[in-house]
Amino acid sequence: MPDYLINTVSAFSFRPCEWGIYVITDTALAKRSHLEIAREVIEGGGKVIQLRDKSLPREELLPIAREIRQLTTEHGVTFIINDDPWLALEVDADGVHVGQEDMSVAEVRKIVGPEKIVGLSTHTLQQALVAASLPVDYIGVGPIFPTRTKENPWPAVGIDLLREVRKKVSLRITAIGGINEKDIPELVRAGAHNIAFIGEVMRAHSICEKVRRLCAAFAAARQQMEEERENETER
Ligand code: 3NM
Repeated sequence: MPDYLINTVSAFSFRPCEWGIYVITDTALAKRSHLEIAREVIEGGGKVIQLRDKSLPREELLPIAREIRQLTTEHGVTFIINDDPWLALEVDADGVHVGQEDMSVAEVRKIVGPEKIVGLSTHTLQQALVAASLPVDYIGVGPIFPTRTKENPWPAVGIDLLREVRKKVSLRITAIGGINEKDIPELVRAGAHNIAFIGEVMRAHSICEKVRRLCAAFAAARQQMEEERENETER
């Protein structure tokens, strides 16, 4: 296991999962199906896939989620469902992600039980501090930069908020929102455990190649940070 994939036991649910590049599906941007996106992400080495679709009814999402579950299980990739804890339970996804405006995480946890990963979006320091006392495994922090992908996004929070949250909250952090390949080193340095992408990956001609490059950049950034840390302790 390369050390840049921090293989860990998640904070609340004790569900083992791998972290790094976190890809959220968007069929409108990718002009491919969710399953095709998932296949390419896996081929590129992505370790977390979130199924997100605000337009499809549940009965149409269900078979898609089942197929992605099967594929991610075969390849040891963590599978998260956006918004719908019942769907996550039904297809035995690894977890579910909800926003501030969705169902409360206490309710979500009640539905999915203790073994699933629960993620919560946060957009302010206050929300991140509150999340620390909730039954969640990780928080999204964002949008780091302005994003055109999400409807009615919160104002961009910048990398400074990510740094501050990392200092004050011990939960795992997924940086999200307007992030491009070139931002990876700075986000890793600021304390992101995961980096989430929609547009940067979905708009790529080859999703697989893009994810491969993102994973390599993430690995390089983590390695550089570790080398710097070692040099400092040797001094
Ligand atoms: N959640 P892109 S920002 C789905 O701030 C989502 O919680 C956000 O897409 C948050 O990488 C966002 O294309 C959109 O900017 C991320």
